[in-house]
Amino acid sequence: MKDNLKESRYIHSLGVEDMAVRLAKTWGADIEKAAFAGRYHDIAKNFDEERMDSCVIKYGLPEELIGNNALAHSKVAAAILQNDFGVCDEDILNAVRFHTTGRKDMSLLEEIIFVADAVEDNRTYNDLKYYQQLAETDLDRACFEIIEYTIWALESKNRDIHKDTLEARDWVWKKIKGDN
Ligand code: DGI
Ligand code: FE
Ligand code: FE
Repeated sequence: MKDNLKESRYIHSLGVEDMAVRLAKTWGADIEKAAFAGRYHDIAKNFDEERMDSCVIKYGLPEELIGNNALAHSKVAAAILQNDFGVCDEDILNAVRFHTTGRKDMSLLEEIIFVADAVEDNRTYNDLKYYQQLAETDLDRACFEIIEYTIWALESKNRDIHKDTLEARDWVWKKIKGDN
């Protein structure tokens, strides 16, 4: 992992592992799976464009990921874990695969990794403590607020919002409201 990641990304990865374990204990998810998915979720994040694109092709991932590090790194990471590390646990693979966008019908583990990614101790934004507290008391609400913030941040930079991100927001909102 150290060979493939910048120092700050390595520290972030250990931070996500730690936060994922804390949330798994709080919410009753599998602690070993949370630790593993948290640690390796960004394993492809620092690949250069050439390496990322060749992985997208090699693993038969959707063409829309070519040239898009933000969306490709999570899909490539899951493909590497599955094909090269021999990980066969679908829940771990999905937690890594969807850690950037989320998706509708996320499992508990997927939600934990999604939230832990945003609220781990090394993140530096102002409201970090508030989001950490929320993650410990209301995981769905934390998930919803993180998605809302992500959408707002992307819109303010005129970037496309992925369908999975929008569906994740609608799904978790309905879940909070008790509609599903
Ligand atoms: O890899 P991290 O920096 O730890 O965090 P991440 O994987 O959640 O986010 C990586 C980037 O992906 C971040 O700059 C925001 C961006 N992103 C998240 N959702 C979407 C997205 N980009 C696009 N285009 N569409 C999305 O729905
Ligand atoms: Fe990521
Ligand atoms: Fe991350």
